[in-house]
Amino acid sequence: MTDQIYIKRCIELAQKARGKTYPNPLVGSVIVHNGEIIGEGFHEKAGQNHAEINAINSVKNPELLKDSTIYVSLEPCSHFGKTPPCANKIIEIGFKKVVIGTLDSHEKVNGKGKKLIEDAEIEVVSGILDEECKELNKRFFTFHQKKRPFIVLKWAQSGDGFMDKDFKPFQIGNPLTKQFVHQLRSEEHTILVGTNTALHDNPSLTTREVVGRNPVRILIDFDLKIPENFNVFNEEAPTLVLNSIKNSVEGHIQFIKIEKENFIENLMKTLYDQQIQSVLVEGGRFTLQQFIDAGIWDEAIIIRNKNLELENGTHAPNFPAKSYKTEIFRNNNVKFYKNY
Ligand code: AOF
Ligand code: ZN
Repeated sequence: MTDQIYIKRCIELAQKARGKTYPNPLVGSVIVHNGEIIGEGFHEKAGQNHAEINAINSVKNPELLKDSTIYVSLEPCSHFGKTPPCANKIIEIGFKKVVIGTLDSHEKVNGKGKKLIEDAEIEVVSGILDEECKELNKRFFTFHQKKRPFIVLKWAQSGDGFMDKDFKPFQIGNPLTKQFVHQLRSEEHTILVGTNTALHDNPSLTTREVVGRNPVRILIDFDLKIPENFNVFNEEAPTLVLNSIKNSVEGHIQFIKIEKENFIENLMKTLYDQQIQSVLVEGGRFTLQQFIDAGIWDEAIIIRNKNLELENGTHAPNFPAKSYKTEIFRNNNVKFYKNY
């Protein structure tokens, strides 16, 4: 039980760096001596100290370290990356015990950090709040385990299941849901739309309504139909254009060629090669349906305005919701499904 309390604190600390650690995960660490927290730290930015090192450095009396337990939300690393292995540091200090939230699925670690510490005869406990620790880094884990980005599908629909009225753009949400969508955007690495959505809605796909970073914009535009003066090309964020014509970099816009056949599969490979850890797919219907049909998605967020009847327009995607776990949050217009 106490282990859980300290790992929970590790998660809390880790979250302070949300959005700042890419491509690294969010990690927090706590050092406990005789039931008292004597040090805390988290990983702030790739290239800088890992969480454990920051926690160790924060301890005022280093003499106490060898009689202490170190808690960390992610398995201590065992490899030389931009920084030396945390497992070595833990062994060198000779902690009494190490408590790990979840193992690190990064190829270079993957149980090796834990084993190193155990081989040095330090007691190790792992899997404390395992699910919460995995949730904290769901993008990082999906990227390394499935060799593709974490995919979030998002769309808005009326009570009678339409995405627009008479095939013309129609505001289904309200100012609150707009803010919610911008919040979602700021949490993902990239945001993706198809040609029709970019052409019809002329969105800028930024996070204007909240404080947060703009995701990289990804356009599927095989024939390069979207005009240069459209909002998706403004300078507020970089844009990646997947197309069948050219590979080039033009200022903040990068063009990458992609095959139409087996599109979702090719897309996953291209995005993995580009080191993209997550994608928010914002439409339109055709694009969303391709992900659903391929079974390539991790979360779906459906904004449903129960009181709105549009009677005609584009049908919402054909989504087999019943087979997925359903949660409802924020207000009863927002449905959230998870793919297991
Ligand atoms: C930890 N504690 O706080 C973090 C870990 O290039 P580097 O040296 O920063 O290594 C990055 C990898 O280390 C990253 O992919 C992940 O496997 C692990 N991150 N490990 O023990 C930390 N951020
Ligand atoms: Zn480390």
